[in-house]
Amino acid sequence: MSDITLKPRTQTKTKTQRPDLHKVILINDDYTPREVVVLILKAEFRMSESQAFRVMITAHQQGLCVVAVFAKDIAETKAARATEAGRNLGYPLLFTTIAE
Ligand code: TYC
Repeated sequence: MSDITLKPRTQTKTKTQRPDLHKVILINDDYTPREVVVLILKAEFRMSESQAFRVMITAHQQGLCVVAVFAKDIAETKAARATEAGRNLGYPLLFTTIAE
């Protein structure tokens, strides 16, 4: 009987790990002053005055605006911190997240 060497059929597939990206969304409301929204965007998302103003005015006019995109846990932490900053000043400002 001849010796037959069988090759294993298993293949190793390399899957690229992509970060689970989420958008941080700013929601408009009727109570938070525009200057407070701009202040919080600058403080929490390291935006310039003009960037922050553009995001604020887009949310004001359209109802919401995408602020930035981060890995899921970072997006959630930033949205929670920014929402808390508004709440600490007595306003109902809301930041939320959504999967990209
Ligand atoms: N609509 C608010 C006002 O007129 C300002 C505002 C803008 C509030 C954007 C929230 O996400 C917001 N004072």
